[in-house]
Amino acid sequence: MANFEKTLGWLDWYAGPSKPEFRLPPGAVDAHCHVFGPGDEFPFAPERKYTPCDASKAQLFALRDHLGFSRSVIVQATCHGADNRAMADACRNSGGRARGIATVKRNVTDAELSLLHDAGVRGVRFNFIKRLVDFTPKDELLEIAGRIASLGWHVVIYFEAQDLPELWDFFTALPTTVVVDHMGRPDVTKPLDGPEFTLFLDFMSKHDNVWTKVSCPERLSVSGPPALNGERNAYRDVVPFARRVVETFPDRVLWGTDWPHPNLKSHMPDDGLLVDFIPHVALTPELQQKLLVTNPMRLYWPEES
Ligand code: 0GY
Repeated sequence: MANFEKTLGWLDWYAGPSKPEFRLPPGAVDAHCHVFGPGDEFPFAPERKYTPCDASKAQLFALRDHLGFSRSVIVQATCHGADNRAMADACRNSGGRARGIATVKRNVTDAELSLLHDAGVRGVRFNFIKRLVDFTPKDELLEIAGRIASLGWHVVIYFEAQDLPELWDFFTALPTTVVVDHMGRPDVTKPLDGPEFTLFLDFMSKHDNVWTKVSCPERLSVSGPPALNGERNAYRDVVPFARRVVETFPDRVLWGTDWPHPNLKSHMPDDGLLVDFIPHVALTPELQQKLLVTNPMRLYWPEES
């Protein structure tokens, strides 16, 4: 049995999340979350850059129900490398209520892709965050994108805001829908109308195959969560960025918890508070319905939408 020791300073997910005050619309989708192991059933990958605590499918589904979500999109975490067994197992055991995003290498076979599709996988993730993954050549990624396009899958991309100029040509050459994690990680201490975030908004407005998750305020925030005084207005410095994206591209936005919140250093969020962030960025019931139901259903369960 594998016995993994967590990365020094690792913060475990918060086991007592509050009930959100915001009532999610019926059928809401948590479009970005992960499972970790459990390590003794699904070992972490040798090439991983961190070793997390366990975060099982049962724990994920319990959080989904507690917060009021109906469905989940489980994104392969980098600590599992290209071994998609934990994510695929969670999707297969969700009763059709989870879809998956995989990590694959050039040597993945058509039969393996087909099995992943049957499990519920609908996309692959290309990760450009250097602290998380080793470099994969762009020709390999383009080859993978071409193969998964024929399955009707899409590509999820994860990068830092300062790397968008260099990656622009590669991203715009992708033949599928492209979903950007966490608004391309803006530096929220910079102006909303400054060149960096304007470039990201341009990227979306010039390419209507590009979607984004307005997720991870807890990761992007500098002001942080509220003091423990009963206030529920956490991560206010991220609000203007997410709100701008939701209001400009209402049909191409998604939202996710990012549970179990890998690699956070300062604090572990209360997932109930994260849900209460949503009505600050999607102000009307119409925008909330698109963000939480219509858009993710169109992308992940088109046959039901
Ligand atoms: C996220 C963010 C992070 C980690 C991963 O797969 C991962 O390991 O995605 C991060 O450390 O920024 O989206 O969960």
